[in-house]
Amino acid sequence: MPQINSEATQTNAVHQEQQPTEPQTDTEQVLQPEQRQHVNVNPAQIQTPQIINNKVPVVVFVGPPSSGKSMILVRLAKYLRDEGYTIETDPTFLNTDDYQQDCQEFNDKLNTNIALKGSVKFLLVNVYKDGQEVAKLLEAPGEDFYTTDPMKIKAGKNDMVEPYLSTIITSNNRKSYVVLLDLDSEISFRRDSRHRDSYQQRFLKYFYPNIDKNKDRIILLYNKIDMTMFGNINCCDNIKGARDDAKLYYKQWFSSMKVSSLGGFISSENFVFKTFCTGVFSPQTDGFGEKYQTYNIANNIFPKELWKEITRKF
Ligand SMILES: Nc1nc2c(ncn2[C@@H]2O[C@H](COP(=O)(O)OP(=O)(O)OP(=O)(O)O)[C@@H](O)[C@H]2O)c(=O)[nH]1
Ligand SMILES: [Mg+2]
Repeated sequence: MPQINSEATQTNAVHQEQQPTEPQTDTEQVLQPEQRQHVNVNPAQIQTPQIINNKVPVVVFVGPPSSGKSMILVRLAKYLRDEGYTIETDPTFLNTDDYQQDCQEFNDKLNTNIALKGSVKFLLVNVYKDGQEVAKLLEAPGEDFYTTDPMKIKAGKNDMVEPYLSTIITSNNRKSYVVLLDLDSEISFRRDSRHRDSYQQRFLKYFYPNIDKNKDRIILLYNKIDMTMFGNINCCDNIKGARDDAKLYYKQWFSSMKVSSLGGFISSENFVFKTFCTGVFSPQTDGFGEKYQTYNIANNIFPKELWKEITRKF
């Protein structure tokens, strides 16, 4: 698989900025040109999802297919509801039948131990406390960003960010990025360094330059910790081991996401490392032969600690 050629991509990004595009959405019109410089937009998708409230903090879940984004949203939502928050899917995000169905699926499954189907494409979930909206949880950024299909990669499909996401990345909302260090999912990032390296480079190219270190937060999340020797459904009992493992596989992120202070004398990490487990999953088949999964829910400590990190700068 070809690695990203940053020079070629730079040219491509500039070229795309100069092309006539379809009418901009309201939220896009407020962006300043200098804010857009790092984002390579796919113009064909211009009329797609958008977040219309630019005041509420947004929690962006970034991670390859099957890395566990949707189930983290479900797990976090269950925890927050128990803590007195109100959870609602956001109907204004995208006006398509598929999205409305995905919202319905999320709401239905929230009260059960049945896993969401893998087909949920977009999810925007609003979190309220005492009638005030405190956060929006967004599953992003779409399958093509991680595609392993050589033809799609050749066509540059993974080397662009959807317009809705570029709007969010460059918006004034406070943001927490929960970036999944996927190692044990179907696209095995543990086995394939090319996918891993490319994922890291694209995050560093499109997301990272727009991060405001004073307002935003990056959480590198080692999910499915129950599948490793470092933890189980109750806890991560070897956080150092998990961190070293993650660092071995995601060197670029650990080495480049740093901020310096005191005139460059001191440098510190511009992210926090956490582990997570949603639960242990079991395949099931219903009376019609339809396959689904149930799960034994993992300990509250995981969503509790994740929420604490997410909201630290809100
Ligand atoms: N062992 C284990 N498996 C998990 C965990 N979380 C998710 N899984 C498994 O991973 C599968 C995919 O999880 P999803 O939450 O749907 O993943 P996703 O990132 O939303 O996937 P896409 O929407 O396709 O991008 C689930 O159906 C489970 O089988 C976990 O904490 N532990
Ligand atoms: Mg999903």
